Amino acid sequence: MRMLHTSDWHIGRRFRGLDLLDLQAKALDWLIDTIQQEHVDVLCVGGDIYDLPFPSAKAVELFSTVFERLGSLQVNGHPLQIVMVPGNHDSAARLGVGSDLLRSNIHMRCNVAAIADPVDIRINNEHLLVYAVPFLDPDTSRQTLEQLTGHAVASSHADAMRAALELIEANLQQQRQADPHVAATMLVPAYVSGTHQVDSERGICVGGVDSVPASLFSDSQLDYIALGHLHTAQQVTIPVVAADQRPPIAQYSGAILAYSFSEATVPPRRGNGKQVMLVDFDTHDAATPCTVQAVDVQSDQPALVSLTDTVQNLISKEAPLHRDDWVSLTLETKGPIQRREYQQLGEAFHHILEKRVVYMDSKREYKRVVPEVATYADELGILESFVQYSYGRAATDAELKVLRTAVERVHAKQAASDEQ
Ligand SMILES: [Mn+2]
Repeated sequence: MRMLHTSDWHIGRRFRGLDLLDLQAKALDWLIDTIQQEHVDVLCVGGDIYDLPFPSAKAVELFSTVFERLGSLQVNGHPLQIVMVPGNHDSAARLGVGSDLLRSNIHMRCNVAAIADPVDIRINNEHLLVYAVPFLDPDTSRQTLEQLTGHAVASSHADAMRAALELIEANLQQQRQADPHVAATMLVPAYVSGTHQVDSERGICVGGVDSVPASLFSDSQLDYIALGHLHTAQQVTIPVVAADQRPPIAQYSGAILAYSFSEATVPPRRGNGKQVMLVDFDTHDAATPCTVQAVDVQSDQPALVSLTDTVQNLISKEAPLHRDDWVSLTLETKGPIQRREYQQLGEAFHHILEKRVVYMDSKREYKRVVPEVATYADELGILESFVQYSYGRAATDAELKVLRTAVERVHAKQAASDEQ
């Protein structure tokens, strides 16, 4: 049986002011073609389907079109089986609306109470169980997990996952008694420790949600763990704790588009190396019950590239190579950059998505660096760094007081308008 594993579509996401819906539509068109060409039986989507819990009408429209096309696909003479779970960017309640009314080949699994009730897929003589686990927010999933396990669950992502695995392992043991050859996979968004993170995966560490140790999965008896949440495709090494264990293959498919400059490939290339995984299960082969093959997503997303040099060098040396790429420019200068130079840059590069200026000083190497707004947790931090940047010194207490008052005023105003 062949499964396609993808995650982190983030439909509706914008990148540095750019609307990505057309590129997302292209990537998802390619996905549908690939499912047909590669004779995929099961599609698994590991969360972050939307970028926001309240997606825009346009985002919902794109998902709806893709969802309907996927749901009515016939592959090898049978309907494509679809399993989806919400990630930490999705609203489980909204994504799961009407899920009981969906066709029997569509499994929108948004309910923590059903994690140990696998999607049971039988095609010809092959049998696959998909344990579909929505993003386990410890605060909202704990009560359900405590009821199901009959013991206390601490408020951390690791403990929620441990409880989920306890339930899944118990069910899988029963299932294997009935059918020793059944293949088993878990579909779950999680941040497994020891993996490589990039800038566009915000949000999972907020509110006490943290990483999950890879060793939790060692004794799970699963064949494959289809991970979501991280945006770069990567395999996670699951340690062998006991000699007779065969740890599962744990894999992140990564997102379908690059959503931050930290995801740029070296050398830069169109599509930015984003992938989906084709997973073939053959449980009659005890030594290699599943094999994984990565396939590059064809989205046509321009290559992302970060360039650092003087304005003149960027224009003469880099622009000919990167005219149509999406570029992040760091301009090195000794004095103020002229309006005319900015115009020339704008003509030399077609897509400048970010620009920062580094003031070089012959004595001290970097004198003033324009602060990177995205690295600050709150508004006051941004304002403080602006003072540092402008005056070359930290803000005084009096200045901080003024800034704090301004921030509080804006928040109060925002809160008042949200209530309306
Ligand atoms: Mn994500």
